Amino acid sequence: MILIKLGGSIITNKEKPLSPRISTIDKISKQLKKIHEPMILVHGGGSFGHYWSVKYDMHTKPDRYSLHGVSIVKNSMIQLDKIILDLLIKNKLNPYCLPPTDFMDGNRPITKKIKEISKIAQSGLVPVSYGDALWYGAKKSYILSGDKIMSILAKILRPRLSIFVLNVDGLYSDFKTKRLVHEMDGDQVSIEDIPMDVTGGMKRKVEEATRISKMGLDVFFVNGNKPERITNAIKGKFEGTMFRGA
Ligand code: IP8
Repeated sequence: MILIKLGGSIITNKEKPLSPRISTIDKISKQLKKIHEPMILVHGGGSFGHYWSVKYDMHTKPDRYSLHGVSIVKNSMIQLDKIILDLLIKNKLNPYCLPPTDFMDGNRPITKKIKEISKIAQSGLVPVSYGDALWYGAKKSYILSGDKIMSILAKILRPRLSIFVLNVDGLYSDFKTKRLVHEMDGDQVSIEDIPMDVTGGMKRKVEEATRISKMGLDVFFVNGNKPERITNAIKGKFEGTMFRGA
């Protein structure tokens, strides 16, 4: 089982509200088609979900956020998800749309539902989930990031590899010189120095990747602008940042 997160910065143009990167998603889909192993996809919000969560001041902490904001964020994620599903179908994959409400109860994962996702993936369908605005209970809502979904799924399904597809080569030890960390052992990069967005951006990714690797599972950061690196990683050739399962 392979778990793949398509980051918001690779599937959308983060500088411009509501702008999908169609040709990039298309090229990535073509590579995904070459994977002959059960896989689950998760995608982020980019200039769809993040654009609106900033406008409505919504965050990962459960709170009484604007109800209209909840609707708008959810709607924009469905819009982005549809674009991705259409491109996957165009490339002859069999995506199975799976909003996180299918396996989350408030902010608690539903283990039974998550185990079923694995069966769906084993059938040849490709479950596709995404970061979203979720009902928390007691009139509160929260933003669940796709990165968080990655560690929720990894914990129960124990994929052989979790891949975060980014708009950069991987994790840089120095953001100015863009020196790539090939293998992360915890000390090369100070988490505090990493830039953030509503759900934490690269910082959240590193946190979730570290969390997954501590479960004894390998995690890999790869550049989605070089989509062949995704299929290479699945074959064991790694060009990006590796977090070895410890
Ligand atoms: O882009 C959050 O998912 P992420 C999506 O994976 C929203 O952090 C709704 C902002």
